Amino acid sequence: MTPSEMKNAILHHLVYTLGKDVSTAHIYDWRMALSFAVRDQIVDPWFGATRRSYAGKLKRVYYLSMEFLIGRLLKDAIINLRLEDAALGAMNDLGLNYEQILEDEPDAALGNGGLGRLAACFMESMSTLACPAMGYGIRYEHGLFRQRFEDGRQVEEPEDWLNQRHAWEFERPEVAIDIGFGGHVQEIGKRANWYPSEMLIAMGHDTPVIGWKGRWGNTLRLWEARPMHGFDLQRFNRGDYAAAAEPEALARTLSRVLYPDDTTEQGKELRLKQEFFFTAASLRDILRRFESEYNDLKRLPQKAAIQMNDTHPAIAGPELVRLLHDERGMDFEEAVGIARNTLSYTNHTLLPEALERWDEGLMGRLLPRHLQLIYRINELHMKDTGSRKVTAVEDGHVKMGELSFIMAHKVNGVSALHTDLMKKTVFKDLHEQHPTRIVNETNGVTPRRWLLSCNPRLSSLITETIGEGWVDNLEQLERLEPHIKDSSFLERFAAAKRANKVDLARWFADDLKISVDPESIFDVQIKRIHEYKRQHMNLLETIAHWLEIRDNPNAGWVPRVKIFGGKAAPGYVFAKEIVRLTNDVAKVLNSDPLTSRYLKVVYPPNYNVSLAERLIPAADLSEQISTAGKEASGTGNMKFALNGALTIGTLDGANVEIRDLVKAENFFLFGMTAEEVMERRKDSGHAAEAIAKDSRLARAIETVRSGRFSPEEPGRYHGIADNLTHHDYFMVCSDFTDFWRAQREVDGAFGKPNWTCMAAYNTARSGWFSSDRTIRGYMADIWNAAPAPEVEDAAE
Ligand code: OAK
Repeated sequence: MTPSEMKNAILHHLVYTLGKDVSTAHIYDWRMALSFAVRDQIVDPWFGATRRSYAGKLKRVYYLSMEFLIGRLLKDAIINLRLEDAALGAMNDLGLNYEQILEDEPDAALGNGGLGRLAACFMESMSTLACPAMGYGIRYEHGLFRQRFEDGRQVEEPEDWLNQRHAWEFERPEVAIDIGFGGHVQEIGKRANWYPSEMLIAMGHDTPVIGWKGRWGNTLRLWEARPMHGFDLQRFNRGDYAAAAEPEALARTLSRVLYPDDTTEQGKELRLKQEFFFTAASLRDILRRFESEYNDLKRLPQKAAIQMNDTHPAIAGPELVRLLHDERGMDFEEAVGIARNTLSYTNHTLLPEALERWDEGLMGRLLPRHLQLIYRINELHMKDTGSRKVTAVEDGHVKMGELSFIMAHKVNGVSALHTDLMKKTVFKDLHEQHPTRIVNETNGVTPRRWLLSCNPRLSSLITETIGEGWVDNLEQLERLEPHIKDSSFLERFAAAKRANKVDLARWFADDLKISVDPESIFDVQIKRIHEYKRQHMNLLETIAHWLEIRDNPNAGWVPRVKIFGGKAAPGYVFAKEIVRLTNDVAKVLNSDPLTSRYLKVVYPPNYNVSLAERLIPAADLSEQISTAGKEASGTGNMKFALNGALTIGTLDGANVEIRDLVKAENFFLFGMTAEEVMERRKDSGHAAEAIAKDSRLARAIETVRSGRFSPEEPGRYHGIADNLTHHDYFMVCSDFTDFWRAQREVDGAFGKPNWTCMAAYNTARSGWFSSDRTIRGYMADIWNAAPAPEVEDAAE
C-alpha cells in the first residue's frame, strides 16, 4: 500500500464510516479512520486463513483464558502488515502527528499481569506460525482498574475502554449461546437432564489477530453477557422504570468487570459464574463447529486441542463430559477419555493463595450437574489409579488444580524450575500416578511487540547488522555475537540505549515533572506489587544506599534512577503499603539536595502494557528479585534481556534459563536458591539473625520505622517494619546482604566499556525467549497440531 492509497482509505473512513468532515475531525476520529483503513487490510488474510483451516480440515487449537492483556492494537497491526511507511506518509500528508495518533488508543487491559499478557503473546505467535487457533475469553466492559496516586496512596478508578468505539472487533449477534445456572437435575439412569433456573446469553465479539507479514490471522472471540429477556415492558408501563431494566443489568454483570486480583483467589460467586459463563459458551461453540465438519465425536481430540490457561476454565472438564455424555449420549468413561485427550492445562503459580478451590455448597447451587459429574470423575480416577485418596474434592471444596490435572492429557509448567517444583510439591501425588503427564514449556514473548515495535532504534541496528530474519526467527540474534567485538557496532548499540533513555527522561520531565540524568543507571522494577516479588527489598536497598550517600556525599557515587511501576490488588493491604512507601521514599529522596544528583526514585502511576513498551527499551538494569521458588516464570525478565538490559536476579522462574543462555558473567546473580529458602524457613529466627548481621539493613528498617518518610504520621510504616523483623516469610532480610553486594557490583560495572558488551550479549542470546519457540513446543508436545501448509506472506 502506498502512502497516498492509505490517505484515501483514511479519508474514506473518516467521511463514510465515522461521518466526520476533515475540518471537524478530532484526533479520535483520525485514529479511528486510520484503524479502519488498517483493519481493511487484515480482513482478507484473516478470511483466507479461516477458509484454509476449513478446506484443509486442519486441527484447531482453542486457547481458553479468563484474561487477554492485549494492550494497544493499532501499531501492532501496522507493523505486522508492514504498513509503517504508508501510515506515516499518509499522516504526514494529512498534517497529523503519527505518534500522537498511536498514543490516543486506550490499552485493552483485559488482564491483570503475567498470565493475561502471555495469552496475548501466544495469540500473536499462533498467527505468525500459521497455527489454526482461536482464543476465547470475556469481553469485560471494565478492564483492570486505573491507578492514581493521592498523597502517595493508590486510588483505583474504573477503566472504561469501551466508552469509545473499539475499532478492532466485529460483533457477532448470530453467535449467541444460552448459558444456564442453578436449577435442578433430573436423573435418567446414569445420564441426567439439567434444568437451570437462570438463563442468559453469551454473545460473541471477534477480534482478528494478524501474524507477522499478514501470513495468517486467527480470531480472539470474547463473550459478552446479555439478558435472555431484555427489558420488562409490563413493568415499564406500570411506571417501575428501575425494575424494568433489572434483568438486563443483572445478566450484564457477568461481563462487567475483570477481577483485579493477581494470583490471589477470592472464591466469589460472581467469579465462578464468569468462569462457567465463558468456558461453557466456548465449548458449545467449539462443538458446534466440530459437528458442522465431522460426524464422529470420537475424533474430537484429533481435530481440536483445548488449552486451559490456569484453572479459571477448569470447569471445561466436567462441562465437556456433560455435553458428550448427558447431551449426546456417549458412555461416561468414553466421554471422560475424549474430554481428557482434548484438554490440557497450564499451571501459572504454586502460591497456595492462588490455587482455586470452590465451596461444594456454592458449586452445587450454581452448577448442580457439574458437581455430580466431578464426583464421578473423581471416583473414576480413584478406580483407574487404584488410589483411595479423594483428589479433586476435599474438606467441602472442589480443588480446581487437581480437577484440571485429572481431566488433562498434558499439564505444563511455565519454566524449567517451576515445572520441577510442580512435580515435587503441589502435584506430587498426581505426578507419581501419571509420570508423563507434566511437561515444561518455558514462557516466551513476541519479538514483534517487545523488540521490533517498542524499540525501533535497536531493531534497526539489528536489521542493518544481520538482516531482517530475526523478527520471526529470533534465534538468529546469535548472529550478532561476532559483532560484539566490533567497536562501531558497540557504539551504535550504546547510542540506541542512550537515545531511548533520553526519550524516557523527557517523558518523566514532561509528564511527571521529575528530572533525571540519562547518564544514570536506569534501574527498573515493573510488575504487580506483591510481597513475593519483593519491591520492598528493592526499596530497603534504595534507602540503605541513600543513607550511605548522605554519610559521604562526595565519594563519587554512580548515579541511579530507581524506576518502579505496578498496581496492587485493591484488597491487598500490605501491597498497598508498599505502594505508599515507594511514593513517600521518592518524595524524600528526590528533594534531598545532598543526594538527588545520585539517586532518584520515579514511580509513574498506572503501569500497563503501553508503559512497559516505553520503559523496557530504556532500561539498563532489570530487577527480577523474587524469593526463589515463588515466581513461576516471569516474562518481563525476558523482555528486558532482549532489549539489552542486564538482570539483577535470583535463581527463580525463567531467570535460571536466562542466566544459562546469556551466561553467568552477563547476569548479576544473588540470593538463596529455592531449596535454601525452604531450609532457612525452618529457622524461625531467620529475619532477626539477618538483621543483626547487617547494619545497613538494620539502619534501613529503622529509618522506615522512624517515620522519616512519613513525618506527618510517624507510625505509618510500623506494619512493614514489624513484618520484616518478626515474620518475613519472603526472606527479604535473609537475601538483603547479597542483594546489596550484587547492586554494588552493578555500580562497578556500569559505565565501563564492557557494560555495552554485556548488554549486547543479553540481546544476542535471548532469541530462545520468543513466544514462537514456546508455541512450537506446545504444538509438538501438547496439542499435536501442525502449522497450515504452504502459507505465504500477504504483506512485504
Ligand atoms: C494469575 C492468576 C492466577 C494464577 C496465576 C496468575 C499469573 O499471572 N501467574 C503468572 O503467570 C505468568 C505467565 O506464565 C508467569 O510468568 C508469572 O511468573 C506468574 O506469576
